[in-house]
Parts: sequence; C-alpha cells; structure tokens
Amino acid sequence: MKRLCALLIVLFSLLPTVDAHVGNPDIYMEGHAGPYLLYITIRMPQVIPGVAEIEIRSESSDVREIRVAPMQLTGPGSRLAPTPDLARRSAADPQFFTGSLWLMEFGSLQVHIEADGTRGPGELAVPVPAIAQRTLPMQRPLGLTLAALMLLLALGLISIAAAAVREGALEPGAVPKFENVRRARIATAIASALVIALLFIGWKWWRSEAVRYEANVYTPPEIDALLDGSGRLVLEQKPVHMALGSSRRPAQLVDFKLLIPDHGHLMHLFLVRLPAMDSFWHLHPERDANGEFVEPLPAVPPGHYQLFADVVLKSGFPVTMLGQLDIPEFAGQPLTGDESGIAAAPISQSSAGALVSPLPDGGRMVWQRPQTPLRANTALLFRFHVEDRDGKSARDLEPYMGMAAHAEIIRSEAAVFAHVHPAGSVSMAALDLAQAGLFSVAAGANAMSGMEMPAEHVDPEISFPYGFPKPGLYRLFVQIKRAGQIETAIFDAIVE
Ligand SMILES: [Cu+2]
Repeated sequence: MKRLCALLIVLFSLLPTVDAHVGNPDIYMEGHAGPYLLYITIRMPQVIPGVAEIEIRSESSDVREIRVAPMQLTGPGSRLAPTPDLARRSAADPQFFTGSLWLMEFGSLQVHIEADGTRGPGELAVPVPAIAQRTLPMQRPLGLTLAALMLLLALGLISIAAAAVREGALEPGAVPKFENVRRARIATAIASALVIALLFIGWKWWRSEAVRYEANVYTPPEIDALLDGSGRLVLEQKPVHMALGSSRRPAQLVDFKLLIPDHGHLMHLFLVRLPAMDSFWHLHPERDANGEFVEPLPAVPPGHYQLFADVVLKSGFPVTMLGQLDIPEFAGQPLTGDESGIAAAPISQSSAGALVSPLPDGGRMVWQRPQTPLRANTALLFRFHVEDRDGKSARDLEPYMGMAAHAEIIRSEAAVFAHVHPAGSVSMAALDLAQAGLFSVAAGANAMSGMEMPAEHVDPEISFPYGFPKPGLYRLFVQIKRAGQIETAIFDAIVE
C-alpha cells in the first residue's frame, strides 16, 4: 500500500510550471475588412488547446455584425473555414465587439473576420502564431479529489477480487474455511500487483503526454553570434535539447533553409547595447552557402549587445531569435541598403515624459500621446507626427522597406521586444499569406491597401496599434525614411 501511495504522490506532482515566454504573444492589428477599418486585439491563451479572446473596435458606426473563425494559415486547412462565431456587440459601445475562439492546435493559424454593415460585407484575416506559453499545473483540490477516487477504485478492485475468491462459492451463512482464506490472500497479492502495474502504465502514459506537451512550450530560439577575423558577424543557431519520446536530442528549431522574406529580407537583426540602450542597429544579414547568416558588421560602438533576429518560417510563423554579443573596438564596414544605426542618450525614467525626438536632418518627430498614463495589457494606438526643420508637416517621407514606418519597442531589461508596423504587431510576411487566402480577391486587395504603402508619398502622420505586455520602462525606436535617408526617433515610456 505504501508503494501505491508513493505512486499517487508522484502522479500528482507532475507537470512542472514552465514560465518560458519572452515578450508578448498578444496580437494587435489594424486593417480593413472591406470598407470598414477595424482595430483588432487577440489575447492569446497560455496553453493550447485554449481560448483566445478577441476584441474588435470598428472605426465607423455602420458595422452591424462581425463573425470570427480560426483556421490554419497555410495548407489545406487554410481553405476550409469552420462556421464562424458571432462576436458580441457591446451594449454600451456599439462600435466594440468581443468574441472568444478555441485554438485547438499549435502553429501558424489565422483568424478570419467577416464584417457586415450598411456598406456591404468585408473580410480580413489576422495571422496568429499559436504557442503554449507554459504548462498549467493541476489544481490541488482537483488533484486530491482524483487521487482519493483512484485510491477508492484501486482498493475496491483488490477487495472485490479477494472477496470473490474467499466467499464466492460458499453456501449462504457458511463460514470461510482456512483453504478459502489462504486462496483469498493469494488473490489479494495478484490483484494488488495488477493494480500497481495498471497505475504504473497510466503514470508512464501521463508522463509521456506531459513531456510531449512540454516540448511544445515555446521558448525563443537562441543564436550564437561571433565576430570573425575579417569583421564579419556570423550567426549560428544554438541547438535546443528537445524531448522526443523519453530521450532528449539536440534539434534546430528554425530551419534556416525554409524561411520566407519579410519586407524584402530573410532576417532583420536588431542590436541594442545594454543596459543603456544607447546604441541601436537594424541590419539585414544574408544567408551564405553554409546556411549561416553573415553580416559585414558596420562601425558599431564597443559594448555588450542584445541581439534580436526576426525571421519568418515558410508556414508564416514569425520567430524572434535571441543572442548576446560583446563587440570590441574595431573599424566597421559602411552601412548598406536599408540598414541603419543610431546613438542616443541612455534610457531613463526622467526622459520618459519627452514627446519630441529630434531627427538628424533638423526635423523632429512628435509623439501625440494622450495625457493619461500608459497601462499594460491595454490596446493603444501610438500616433506620431513628423515635422521638417521649419516645423511644418514633413512632405519628404518615403516607404521604408515597403512600409510607412517600422517601430521596435523594447523593455528596459530587453525581456520584451516587439517589431511593429502601421498594420500592427503581426509579421508582414504572414499577413501577406493570410490576405492571399481570403475568399474574395477584392476583399484581399482592399485589406492590403490599408497596410502596404505602394505610393511614393507617405503621410507624415504615422500610427501603430500595440499594447505593452507588462509594466516597466520601455524604449520605442520609430524608423522612417525621408528623402533617401533612414531616420530613427527615440521615445522612452513608463508603463503602469
Ligand atoms: Cu519592420
């Protein structure tokens, strides 16, 4: 019986809590469903299967109803939409809709949104990378109840077997003979052994399921970055030890050969000097014949850098890989193409109130921020205005890698990193895949027109939907292109 108890204790102390996620799994997006401009927030579940909460705000008041459905982003599942759920319209605010959706599988999914109103129907697709952020432990009362029930069943089974052998063949009222009692003892021993064996098999099964699930808990892949003799930065993926069955084998999480370009580049590499965040670089390493990413490093000032390497898998699943690099004093290569680098004052609480960031050409960027404090886990619209050196609205903005602007939002200790665009926090490559799958071509084209910037002229008003995942001190790098020059504005923000 002691062994049984020990087994039960082991059984219910399983499933360790893994708090692995770095960053912000929630999705913020702005886009057109037909004629309607929608601001969408998807709050991702901690575990898969799990329920994602969707909040949609319509810019106009003529949207009557919104329906939402989850699907795969690519492959056959992307063409088979389930029956969509009707989003609830808020009674207090008729432009606000909420819904919840079960996400049943890991990987690259999308939420398909159908809006209907006085201007007819419209569609929009939001790419959704579904990951488990942790393993949920079993609740104690549930565990204890199940353990008690199992104990009852196990003891019941053993005593039924013993009683059947001892008394099954007796006449009513007769007393069991010594022989019956002896055989009952043997039956008890056999039944106990069987029950223990069954529990052991159950425990093994439970454990293998748990290990399989743990392998799906997402931790950002790591990269090894090193500077070779010729001043090239070489990025190699660190293998992770994946649990496969009962063994743990080294595996590469990201296949460097199966990536798709995201606004024209296979990798966007960001270097931030820590802890001051006073040196920031946005580079585009290229894949060499060995399958490694290499970059002739520009004249990055020496120091300890945090690396964020953004790539998008073929399935449309975006991955930010993490690395560290100590850069010595050295003469770097000149910047090329869309690459940029900037030096700034150290991040600080006292600079968090500043709403104006000077730009290198004498112009400036103004953050049109509400006076209210910034709150974590709240969908916000970040609005910026670009002025030229005469204080007038800048008229020389150009698309920068196909977008009006790119913003990188980093928490002070670098545990939160987001790369956002006017369309939101979704990867643009994934968004292209999602829009391409829309049922009506017109709807896809319509949705895209709000996201890409094919025109030569870019408006000096820029906005990004995003929400901070937790309180703290953040630095925002807002990158634009004006008259052929890439410019980066910097804002610090305290989030409550
Ligand atoms: Cu970007």
